[in-house]
Amino acid sequence: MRNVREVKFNVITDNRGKMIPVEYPKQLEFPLKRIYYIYDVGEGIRRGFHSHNDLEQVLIAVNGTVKILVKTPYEEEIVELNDPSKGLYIGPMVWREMFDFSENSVLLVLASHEYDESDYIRDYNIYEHKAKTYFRRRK
Ligand code: T46
Repeated sequence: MRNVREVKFNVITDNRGKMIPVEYPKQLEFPLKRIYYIYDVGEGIRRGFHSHNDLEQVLIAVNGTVKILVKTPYEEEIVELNDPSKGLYIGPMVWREMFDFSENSVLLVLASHEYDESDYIRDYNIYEHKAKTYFRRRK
């Protein structure tokens, strides 16, 4: 799917446990400006419901499982994150919804920019209109 892909991280394992380094540009395709994590999400809760104009992010379920719906006017996919060594890259102009957070799940997000509310598109009709233009230009 355009502007969405799985990212695989290398796990360093020894007799003390496992460790995953994430470093730009080795494992991350954008310089990191911000991280945040989402946890303690109750049953039946759905978050997201927006797209970003420019922001690039990698979502990683560092504990538990979380489902992510990624959608453009042309494609739609549900990805289950359940492995700390796998991330989901979401680029600009992709609608996302996060749901089915398991108990004790922690969703870590690596972001290319500082928080900026003006980069969000929270109205689906506005998103659809902008995304059609965006993806048509990039055919
Ligand atoms: C995204 C998905 C995966 C901040 O003040 N700073 C921040 O860095 C973030 C991410 C949010 N906020 C504020 C903005 C809202 O008042 O925290 C509140 C909750 O944010 P929001 O409703 O946008 O949260 P989600 O879980 O719907 O979406 C978040 C990210 O905002 C978004 O960029 O792609 O996670």
